[in-house]
Amino acid sequence: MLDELKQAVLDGDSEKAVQLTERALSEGVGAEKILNEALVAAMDIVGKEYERGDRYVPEMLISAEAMKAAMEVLRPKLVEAGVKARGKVVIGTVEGDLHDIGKNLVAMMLEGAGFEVTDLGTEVTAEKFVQAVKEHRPDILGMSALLTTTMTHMPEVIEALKREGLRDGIKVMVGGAPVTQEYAEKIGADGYAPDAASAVELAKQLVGES
Ligand code: B12
Repeated sequence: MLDELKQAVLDGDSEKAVQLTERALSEGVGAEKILNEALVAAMDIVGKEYERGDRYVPEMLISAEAMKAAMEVLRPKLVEAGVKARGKVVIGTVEGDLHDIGKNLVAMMLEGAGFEVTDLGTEVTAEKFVQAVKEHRPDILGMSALLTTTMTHMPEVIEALKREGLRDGIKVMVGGAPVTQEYAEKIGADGYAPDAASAVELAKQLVGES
């Protein structure tokens, strides 16, 4: 059944993914087993296929949607079972920027890899990022920007974190089409990733897992 669920996520079949998750739970399969052996395993394959060029963004999105739908069923059980997330991530698109397709994909893939993700949405000001870091105490703060005119808000957020004495406690990762590794280094971020699959690898590295 877990193989079938994995396949449903690979196929991007949300309805089937939800049904199979419910059935697995009702037949006594542990939530953590379902998460790791079906959902995370499927998203791992999706990420690898994308990196190899065997999968495109829309196909990755539908798989991520199916994973998300199954996660809705699973989340309360995981909380009940006290399953620890791989790490906490707060993510958002910076001030003045409405683009969220890539950021959503990164958030979904991170969730698929076992991270607990708080998505602040779009047009997130430095003040809001700081507030969310205080509230959620994440391991990682992720910022997305798709415009050359808005990526300049990224260093402002990092400065605001420093001012509040929060910078040392978290890792900052950045991404979005105009953002580069050089830019990430220039503004003092801890990491940059060009796509959602490598964002997952980066996040694992940042929490010391690979
Ligand atoms: C869709 C789109 C829109 C949609 C956005 C809808 C939405 N809900 O997101 C709408 C129509 C609203 C829009 C509006 C505008 N847009 Co627009 N838009 C695009 C477009 C076509 C695709 C972006 C996209 O979704 N790509 C697909 C995703 C999957 O890729 P991605 O975003 O790069 O994300 C991946 C990586 O970057 C990375 N990543 C992303 N975020 C993060 C975060 C972290 C932490 C990490 C590690 C990685 C990571 O992983 C993602 C997944 O693999 C691009 C062109 C392009 N090809 O990029 C233009 C583009 C970004 N837009 C552009 C412009 C100019 C605008 C407008 C100013 C247009 C206007 N005059 O009104 C407005 C600005 C609105 C605003 N204030 O934000 C320009 C930007 C130019 C520039 N260099 O600044 C582009 C490049 C088009 C162009 N060639 O001119 N846009």
